[in-house]
Amino acid sequence: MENSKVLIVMGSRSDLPAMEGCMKQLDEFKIGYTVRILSAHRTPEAVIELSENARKSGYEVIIAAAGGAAHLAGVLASSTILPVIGIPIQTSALGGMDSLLSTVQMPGGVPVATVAIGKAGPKNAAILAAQIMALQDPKLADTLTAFKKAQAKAVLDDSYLN
Ligand code: RP5
Repeated sequence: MENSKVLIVMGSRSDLPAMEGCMKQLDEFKIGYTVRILSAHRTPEAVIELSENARKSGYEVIIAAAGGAAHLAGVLASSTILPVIGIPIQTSALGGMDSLLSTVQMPGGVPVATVAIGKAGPKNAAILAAQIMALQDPKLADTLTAFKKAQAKAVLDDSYLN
């Protein structure tokens, strides 16, 4: 996509349904993004090349989603100074605990900001990316402030059972 500020990378096409919530949230914030499908294990050179060039390509944040032995976010983080947000994809074998631990347990010096397993993770990855970018973007900061207010209002409006 033109004017993409967020680079989304997922390990497999099979991750796409789980990632819809991330893309939907970025769309709502009117943030441009590019989606790539590359695997830390099946296409390691392409992952490193993407990561090495991400900053000069104009991206500001990388969101990486993978399941199982989920090394994608960590490998991307190895070769860039851009912030990397990791999404542990839910798995049928181990429920996503495998993805969570292999995404979050990074060695010192190579951080990956890891979000939740399940529906909240992809949505929160988009919001966290927006919050990082809003540090340098007052218009986006206003959008996020309005988002928070609307979210609180929706809860309060719904808080009376009778
Ligand atoms: C990971 O392995 C992918 O991110 C996906 O979550 C999982 C399974 O991939 P497929 O075998 O469905 O391609 O690399």
